[in-house]
Amino acid sequence: MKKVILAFVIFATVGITSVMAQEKVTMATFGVRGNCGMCKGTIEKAAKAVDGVTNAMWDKKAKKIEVSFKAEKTNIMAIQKAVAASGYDTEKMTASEKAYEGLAGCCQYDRNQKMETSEKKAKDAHHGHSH
Ligand SMILES: [Cu+2]
Repeated sequence: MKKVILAFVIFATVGITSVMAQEKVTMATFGVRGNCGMCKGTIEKAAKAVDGVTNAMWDKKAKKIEVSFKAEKTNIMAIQKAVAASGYDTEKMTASEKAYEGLAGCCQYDRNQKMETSEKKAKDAHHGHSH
């Protein structure tokens, strides 16, 4: 009988752990500058290369990326750092001059290009009403 109870406890523990692991996938969005489909490939590859990132999708029009990641393994700043290292400015991290110059000519985006950021969203909401 003891063995049966023990087996059940182990089984239940494993079950709970896997449910918790699934719940820990966090989704976040941040701005990333870029031009074209080639940029998209580079940006997404850089984000996905970060250990713990499960998905990354860059939006060419809005200049933003949506990432899914395991919060116990990585964080938004680490992902932004990795994207910036590939040559692309993000909301919080600026790519180095060297990384930027390493990009293909067509991918050398305007470094003052507007990107969607959380700050911008707040400002946009403010445009709605007249003072
Ligand atoms: Cu490009």
